[in-house]
Amino acid sequence: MKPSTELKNVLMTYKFGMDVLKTKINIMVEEARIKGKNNPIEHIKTRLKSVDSIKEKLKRKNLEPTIDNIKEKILDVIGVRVVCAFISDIYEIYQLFLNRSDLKVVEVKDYIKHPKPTGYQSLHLIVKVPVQLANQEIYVPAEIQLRTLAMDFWASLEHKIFYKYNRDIPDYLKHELKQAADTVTLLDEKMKSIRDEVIAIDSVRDSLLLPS
Ligand code: 0O2
Repeated sequence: MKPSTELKNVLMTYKFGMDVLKTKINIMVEEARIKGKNNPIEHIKTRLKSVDSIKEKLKRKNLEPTIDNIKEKILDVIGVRVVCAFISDIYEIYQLFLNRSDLKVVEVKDYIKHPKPTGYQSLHLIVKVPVQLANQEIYVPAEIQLRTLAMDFWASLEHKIFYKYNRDIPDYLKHELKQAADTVTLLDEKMKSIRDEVIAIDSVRDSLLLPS
């Protein structure tokens, strides 16, 4: 489907917004690294939603494919996925986003505290990113998905299965995916307790000035 010039211009501003957001997150990571702090981010992925996918989402929401609907109702044209090792890292990064004066967090969906019926877990933030154009500054929306490595593994596979079955996963597979999601929760808890044990051992060792 060929996008109109107006849509092309809107998508251009989203592309700039994605670049701005990527740079801000990279600076966060770099600052932590230079200051010798723990980097809570394992990896970052970004994507711009395709025109077909935007139109398909509007259709799913029973909305006309107008520029206004794209701007106001499709808030994940810019998608940034931040993958962390531990759940505590996710909330730490969330706090960093809340503290920033150069980004506005306008919506939060906590699918970690309240997983979706499918078993999907992630923390979703909708942020408004400033983009400086030649004659004006505009804010474009972006969705930041924060998840652990284990949640990401689950979501990536479930996403592939979802599309393989044309959005209609058979019940037996849904059941197995839900079981796998419960295992993800257990794995995240187990990894956290192992990490806590290591930190506790390290702090005793440090207090006794023992070699590691
Ligand atoms: P795709 O193909 O990933 O782009 P809303 O605007 O709140 O009415 P929306 O935007 O669907 O509805 O919000 P939500 O629930 O926060 O979901 C946004 C995105 O999260 C989805 O984008 C998926 O990327 C991801 N997501 C949500 N639920 C699931 C799930 O059950 N499994 C997996 N694997 N991912 C999920 P899209 O545009 O729906 O899809």
